[in-house]
Amino acid sequence: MSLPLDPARCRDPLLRPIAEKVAAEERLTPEEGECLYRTDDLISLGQLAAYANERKNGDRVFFSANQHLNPTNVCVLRKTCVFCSFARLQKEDGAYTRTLEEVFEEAGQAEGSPTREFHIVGGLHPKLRLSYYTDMIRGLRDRFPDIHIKALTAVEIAHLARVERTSIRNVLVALQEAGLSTMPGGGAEVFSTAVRATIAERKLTGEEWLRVHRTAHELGIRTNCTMLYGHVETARDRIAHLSALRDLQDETGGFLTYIPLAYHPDHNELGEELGRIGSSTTGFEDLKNIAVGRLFLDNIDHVKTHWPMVTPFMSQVSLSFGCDDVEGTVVYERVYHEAGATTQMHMPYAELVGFIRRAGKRPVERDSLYQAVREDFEDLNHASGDIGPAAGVPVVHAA
Ligand code: V47
Repeated sequence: MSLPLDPARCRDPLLRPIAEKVAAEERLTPEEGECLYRTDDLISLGQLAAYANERKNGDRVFFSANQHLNPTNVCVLRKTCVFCSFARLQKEDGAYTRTLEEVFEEAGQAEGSPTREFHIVGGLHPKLRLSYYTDMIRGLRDRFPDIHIKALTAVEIAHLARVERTSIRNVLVALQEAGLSTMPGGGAEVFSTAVRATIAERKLTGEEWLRVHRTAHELGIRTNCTMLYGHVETARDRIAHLSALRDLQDETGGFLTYIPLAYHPDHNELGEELGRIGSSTTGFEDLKNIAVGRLFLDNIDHVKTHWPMVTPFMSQVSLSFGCDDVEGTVVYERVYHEAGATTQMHMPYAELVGFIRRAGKRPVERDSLYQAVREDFEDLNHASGDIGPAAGVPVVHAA
């Protein structure tokens, strides 16, 4: 495979030596990473990232038949994680905590659907014990033995260790014994101490987030990683964050995918303070974050776009900027919808397939560990791959 562009033709001359390194498969330095963030030559950047992705994944784009579950939005960090619109205090309007039966009932929508994964995250409830989660995971496993369980962010794991006065490892072992197989990548935000002091004071530190993931990897629990961008962080903060993820991946190889998360400013204190409403990031920034992630994290196989967050339209374009995974069917999305997202919550399976095909890519339904489970979709109505606003174009509801 050769580079699709002559490095000398990058419009931004600062990208030219970086393009040479990408062609030679050489690792980028943090200074080069910052340069990627600073460039306005998005097209050259995107071409380099698309090339790096194609080398790893060819023209395949992965998706998962999944269902998100959020057992509680009650969170002890409600007042200090000022970027979050999902969390509530226990007595606040809109606070909820599901009983296990209610969780099983919502999960019941998986019956008769193609769901292969439950993605479970929630708030840091002051009173829920570890047994609530182990019973939930066991109960889901008993009821849906073929559905993989990806559950709880590093923040929730660290919180449970504190509630139980035990170690991170003990919490992870108990959850793994109950049936947890992988973990999502939320809660990382930006590791910089100064940024955390502004947006997520009292949340676990970057080192602690990395420690939870390192421990999970040691136990054979593969995890995802994320970065929340578009608030008060600088290019240097972003690259320091990505460097820490890359270092841990060198050490353990446990990360499955990297997901850049676009900050949504509605209904949270940070958005108010920054005077932002509706959208905090731009399409330019969203594509850049995908592309830089793909180029800098040379040891992580996949880069995922979360379509409910950046819109299906932007997710589809990101497939030409280094992205190879479009999340999944989702079913219910609460974190971003509380923060102003106006996208649909559920992307039906056939729509996902058509959406990937219309971007000129080859859809692959994957399991939670990126094994292909289905690549032939000829029988699906919406998967015909025809161009234009045909059936299967995702509906984005107006605000
Ligand atoms: O941990 C919260 C972020 C995360 C806002 O691992 C916000 O496969 C933007 O981690 N604006 C939860 N972001 C979502 C998450 C995720 C999503 C999809 C797939 C995976 C995966 C993980 O969302 C939180 C936090 O970092 N978040 N509030 C907000 N207002």
